[in-house]
Amino acid sequence: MGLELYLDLLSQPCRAVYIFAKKNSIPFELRTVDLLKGQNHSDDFVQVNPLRKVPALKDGDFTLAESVAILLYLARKYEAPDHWYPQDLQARARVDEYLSWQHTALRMSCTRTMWQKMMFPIFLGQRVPPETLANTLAELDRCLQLLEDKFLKDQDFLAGPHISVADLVAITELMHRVNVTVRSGLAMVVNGSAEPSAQLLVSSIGVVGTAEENRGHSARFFEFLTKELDLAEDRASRASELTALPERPPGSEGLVDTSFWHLRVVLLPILTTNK
Ligand SMILES: N[C@@H](CCC(=O)N[C@@H](CS)C(=O)NCC(=O)O)C(=O)O
Repeated sequence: MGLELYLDLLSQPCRAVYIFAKKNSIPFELRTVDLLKGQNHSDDFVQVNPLRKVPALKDGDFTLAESVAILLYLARKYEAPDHWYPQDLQARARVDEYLSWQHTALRMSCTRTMWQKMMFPIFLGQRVPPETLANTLAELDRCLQLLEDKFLKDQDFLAGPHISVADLVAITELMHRVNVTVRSGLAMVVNGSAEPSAQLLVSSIGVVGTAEENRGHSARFFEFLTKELDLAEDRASRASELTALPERPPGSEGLVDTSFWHLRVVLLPILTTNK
């Protein structure tokens, strides 16, 4: 048996692994582990990953957990283009630096936000106390500020001038915060294509700062989708007017829009039909 990837594409780290494998044309069998059905606790899956989390990898007899370890394994084994995980000592260290930081910073804050804003109300029918949520959002804002000030700075990508695995790990977390509207079952009118598609309207990605900055971030995110992931023009049309968010004090209610379910709808058709 060749490479098997155990994923649920609802999960951010799974999407990072999935996008990396697709983008680098790495052949693999997708083994879907449905988290909402508790399949990560099945006997079969626990053999692959006793930690009971996705993503997980099986390559022959070799099994591996942890998205970062999986990304680096794939980059090395399939000799992905250098920019993903550079050979240069210091360029690689920059990528490692982000990968090390994000676990306890952006990843943790995004996950906490998602649970408190969405999962608790949906699954437990309970809202978290407003002050708890406010603290979580304030922490998320601190992380986003650090992401900009320490890592992104004035560069095009987090660890330098080229896209690396650090950007994939980051974008899949940040996508949970993108405010998107999805209209599925549409025939795309762009370029005369009649293919059924889903429409993705990105209205905001960076929610810290002014409306203009937010609009800039949204536009950059759209560029990321269309260019870096090689989405053909006729698969992705740009909304003519991006919604501007008003300037809001950091941590205020409503800063975070979670599009957990929508992204599953959008990304799957787009990514799987393009590559
Ligand atoms: N540090 C791990 C985190 C993996 C993780 O948190 N996976 C979640 C989905 S996003 C999961 O499998 N949760 C199932 C559970 O905890 O029961 C990684 O980067 O791979």
